[in-house]
Amino acid sequence: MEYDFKKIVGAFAIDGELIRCERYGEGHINETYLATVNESGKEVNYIVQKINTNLFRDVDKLMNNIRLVTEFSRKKIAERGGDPDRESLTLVYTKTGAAYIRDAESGGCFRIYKYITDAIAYQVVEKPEHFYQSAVAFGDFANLLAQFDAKQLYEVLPNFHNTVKRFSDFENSLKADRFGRAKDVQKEIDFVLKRKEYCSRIVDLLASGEMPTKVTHNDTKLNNVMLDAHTGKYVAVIDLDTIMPGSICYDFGDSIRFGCNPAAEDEPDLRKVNFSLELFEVYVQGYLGALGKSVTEVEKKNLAFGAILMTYECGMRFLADYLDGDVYFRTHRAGQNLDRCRTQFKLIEDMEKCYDQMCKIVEKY
Ligand code: ADP
Ligand code: GN1
Ligand code: MG
Repeated sequence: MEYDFKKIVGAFAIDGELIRCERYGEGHINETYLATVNESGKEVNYIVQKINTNLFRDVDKLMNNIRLVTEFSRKKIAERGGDPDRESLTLVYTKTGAAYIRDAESGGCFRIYKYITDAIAYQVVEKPEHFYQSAVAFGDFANLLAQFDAKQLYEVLPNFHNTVKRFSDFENSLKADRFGRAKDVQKEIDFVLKRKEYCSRIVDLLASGEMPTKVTHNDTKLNNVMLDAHTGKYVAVIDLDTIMPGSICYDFGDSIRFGCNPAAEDEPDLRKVNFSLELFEVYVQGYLGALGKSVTEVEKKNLAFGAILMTYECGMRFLADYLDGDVYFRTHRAGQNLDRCRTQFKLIEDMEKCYDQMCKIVEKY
């Protein structure tokens, strides 16, 4: 579906003429576009996103979270002498001061961010240094928001990392088996069922208060960090849709899940999928270094487990979506969600084998 981007961009406080607007990036959730605007003879880029309203039902509350968090972090960045337009996501508000518009024609909800120039979001770890930079980025992001009151945040996707709930959702998809696919993936199903005991560990620690609830990003993949195109140093953390109260073990674990694997998340050839203990150490060093003293003993004790748990959760979600007929994660080919699930399970097997070494590395830093 094509949208009337001239009209959409025209609703925002942008002083110029839209030259072009094209699909951009590789996110699974929103539709991202790169808009180029002529502003007094100069070409200026913006990121236009059509918000996934199937998933994000209450767009007002979602955008209010993003507004609160970006305004808070922009202020902090300015205070320490940084450039808020580059080091934080920056919302462009509409001419009437709103954070997004609902396009009357298509019914779609659109928002605009300033484009972070000369920066790259990598899809896979090409150099350990990139991964290190993403670790520093997410650690620094947590620090920037350390004084932000998590209670102000609306829980955009309730139970997002509630693995107990994820497990029961998986069981429901399995029971329904709407496309008769379960019979072909019994091995993967058994893999999930065998590890049920993983599900409650962190959920219980948070509920009892033994582990602190903090402001978390909840989608800490390498491709949600912009790195400087020239120096490779981290510039900004992006993709703030899932900012919610949670555990740092989730944020840490999701980074490891995605970044300690040299292959793509949907690589069909599992021989290419391996968990790298070297990259794990790189991330631990960057993340704990940036977090400093704010990390508690209980959190540290569960970081390595968090990596297994997040990989398990994600694999289980990919498999559930495969059983549901690929309705949640955007797919470009048949079997893609199944391939994604298999890469996650291969990584879990690898991690389970070196779990003790992972724990030792965390203790070291
Ligand atoms: P999704 O939720 O679908 O993953 P993202 O918000 O992560 O969407 O955006 C998708 C991609 O668009 C990113 O990986 C990045 O390449 C690019 N992108 C997003 N925001 C910006 C920005 N402000 N400046 C430059 N590039 C951006
Ligand atoms: C989705 O938006 P994106 O593509 O970065 C998903 C994450 C998964 C990830 C797997 C809101 O993230 O939870 O870990 O895909 N986001 C949502 O690649 O469900
Ligand atoms: Mg993203």
